[in-house]
Amino acid sequence: MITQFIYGHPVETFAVTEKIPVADHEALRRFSRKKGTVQVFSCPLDEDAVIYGLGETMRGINKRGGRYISFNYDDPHHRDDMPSMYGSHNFFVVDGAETFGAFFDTPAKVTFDMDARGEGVLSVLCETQDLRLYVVEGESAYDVVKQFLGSIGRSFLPPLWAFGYGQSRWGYKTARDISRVAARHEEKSIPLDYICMDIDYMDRFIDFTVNRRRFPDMAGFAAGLKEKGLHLVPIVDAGIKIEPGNPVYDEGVREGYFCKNHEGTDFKAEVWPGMTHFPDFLQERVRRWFGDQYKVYTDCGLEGFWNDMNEPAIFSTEYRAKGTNPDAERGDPDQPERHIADFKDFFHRLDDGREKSNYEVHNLYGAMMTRASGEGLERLLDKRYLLFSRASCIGAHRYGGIWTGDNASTWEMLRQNVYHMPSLNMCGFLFSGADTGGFGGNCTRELLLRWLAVSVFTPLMRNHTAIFTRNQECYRFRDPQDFRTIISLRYRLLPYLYSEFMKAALRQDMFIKPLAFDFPGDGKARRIEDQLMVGESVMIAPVLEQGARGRIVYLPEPMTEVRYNREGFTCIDVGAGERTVMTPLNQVVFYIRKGKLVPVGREASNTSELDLLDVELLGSGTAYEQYVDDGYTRSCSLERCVIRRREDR
Ligand code: MIG
Repeated sequence: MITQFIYGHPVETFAVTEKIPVADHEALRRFSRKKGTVQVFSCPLDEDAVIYGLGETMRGINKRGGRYISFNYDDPHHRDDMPSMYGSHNFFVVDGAETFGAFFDTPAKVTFDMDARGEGVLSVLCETQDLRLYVVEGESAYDVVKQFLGSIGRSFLPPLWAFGYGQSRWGYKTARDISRVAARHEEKSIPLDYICMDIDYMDRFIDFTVNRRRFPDMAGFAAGLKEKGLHLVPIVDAGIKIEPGNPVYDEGVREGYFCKNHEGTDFKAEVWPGMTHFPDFLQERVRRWFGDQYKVYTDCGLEGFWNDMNEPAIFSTEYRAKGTNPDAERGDPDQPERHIADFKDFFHRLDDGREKSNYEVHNLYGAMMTRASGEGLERLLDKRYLLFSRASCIGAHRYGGIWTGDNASTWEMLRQNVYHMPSLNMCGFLFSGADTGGFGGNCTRELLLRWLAVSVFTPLMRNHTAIFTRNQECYRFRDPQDFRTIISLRYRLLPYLYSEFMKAALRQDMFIKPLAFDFPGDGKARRIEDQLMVGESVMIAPVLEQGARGRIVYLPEPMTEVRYNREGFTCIDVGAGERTVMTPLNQVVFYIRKGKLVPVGREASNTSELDLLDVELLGSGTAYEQYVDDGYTRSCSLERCVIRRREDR
C-alpha cells in the first residue's frame, strides 16, 4: 500500500505516474516541521535493520551507516565517502522489525543520514517546505520495491543493439580514429555493437553540429558502419554555446528558451564550448524544441545518444571566474556545497508560472534533459533508441538509462559498480552500467578482464576512459583472445539477458537484485553484497580483488555452476553453502538457480548476427519463458514471450 503526503505547494517532478491516495498529515507522526525551509523526517532503527535503495550513491548495498546528499554533482574523484553523485534517487526501504519504503519526491536538496552516528536513528532533511512524500508498506523489502516500481511508470526500453558491447574513449577525434577502433575489434574477433563519439566529433564542442573536417560525411560514415552491424553514439552536452548566427542559439534566445540570471537576461556559464546558455528543460516547450534538435543526428542515421554535463556541470559563470571557488580547491567533504552560489544564480520558469532558482529544483535538470531527448527521439524515429544520461532523478528512468559517471580504474570502483546495480534497479533505473575499466587513471589488464566479467551482466556494457589515460581498448593488451572470450559470453547470454531485462521492465520489476530479495529467510544471504541475482535464473559472484585466483562463493541453495571459457560452457551441480571457486582471468563462473534455465545462443560478432531463438538451455529447470522480438519494435509486451522446454537430461 502506498500513501501520499503533500506538504506545501510541490514542484511537479513527473516521478510518480499512478494515482496515489493522499492522507492527512496527522497520519504521519514521524514527519515534523522545523524552522525555516527545512523539513525533517526521522525514525528509529532496530539493530538488525538494513536500509536499501538510494540508487546512485556510494558505499554498499546496505546504506546504513552512511550520510548521502541528493544534489546532482559532477565530481570525478569518486570515493567511498562522497555524499553526492550525478543522480539523486530519493527512495529507500527500511527492512527491519518494521518494513517500509519512503520516497521523498522533491528536486531540492535532501540529506539522508542513515544512522551515520550508529545511534539507531535514520533521519532525512529536506531543504524545502514543498514536497510529496510517499510511504510504501509491504510484506518484505522486495514487495515494497515492486509496489514502488509499479507507481513510477515503466522503464525505458532500449533496442537490442544497446545490449551489445560498446567501445568509447574521450579522445577519438576523427572518422579515421573510429574506423580504426572498428577494424581492430574485427581483426581480433572481439564482438562490438557501437562506438561512442565524445565531444571532439562536434564543431568546437557546439551541440547539434558535426566537425566537417573530422567527419566529412557523417551520414555515409554511419551507413557504412551500420552495414557491418555497428552504431555510432554521439555525446550531447546540456549548454548551448553563445554564438550569434548559430540557428539553435538564435532560436533559443529569440524564443526565450534559456534560464535567466537575476537581472532577467540569459544566464551565462562556461562549459566545454566556452560561454553557454542553459536550456530551461523544466518547460514543456523548451523540451520539445531541444528534442527536435536531435534531427540533425537522426537524419544521419544515428539512433543512440549519451547526454552529459547535465547536473549541470559548470566551469565558471558570468559572476564567478574560473578558479575562484575556494571550496572546490580545498576539496570540501560536503562537495555539493561548492557550486551552490552558481546554482542560486540562475532561474527556471515552471509551467505552473512560478519562478525557481536552479538550487531549488536542481535535481530535475538532467532528468528533464533526458525527457526532452527521449520524447524528441520518439518523434524522430520509428524504432527504439539508445539513450543514457549522466544526471538523473527518479522519473527519468522512463526516457533513458544512466551511466554512473567518471569512476576510476581501481578495484574499489569495480566493487562500487556491483553495489550500484541493485540500488539503481530499486529506483527504476534498469538500464545502467559503469565505465568498464574505469574512466580516470590507468587500467591494468587484470582489472579490465575482471571488470568485463561483471559488465557481461549489466545492461549497459561500455568500455570508456578519459583523455590522457592509457589506451583501454581490449586489443591494446596482451592476448586479446582472453578479452574476446569474456565478451563472447555476453553475446551468448543475450537471449537470456535481453529476455530477462524486457520481462523485468514490462512487469515493472527489478532486473538485478540483492541476494536478500530472492532468499529473504536466509540470514547469510541478507548480508552478502558482492554477489547479485541477475534475472530470475542467474546468480553472479564476481572476483573483485587484484591478484585473487578465485573467491569464496555462498550458495543459498543447490545450484548449477556454469564455467565459461574458450571452449564454451561446462556445468556441474553444486550443493548449498560456501564454496571456494577458482576463476582464471579468461573465464567467467556464474550460477543457475535450482529448477531454472538459461537460454544461451551462439557466438556473434554483433547483435545483428544474433538469433535469439537459436538457443540451448542450461540449468536444471524444465521450461523457460523467453521474451523475443526483432530488437527494435516499439510494441513490446509480455505476449511476445515463448515457452522453451528442455528435454530431460
Ligand atoms: O568534463 O566529454 O562523464 O564520460 O568523456 C568532462 C568528456 C566531460 C564527462 C563525462 C565523460 C566524458 C567527458 N565529460
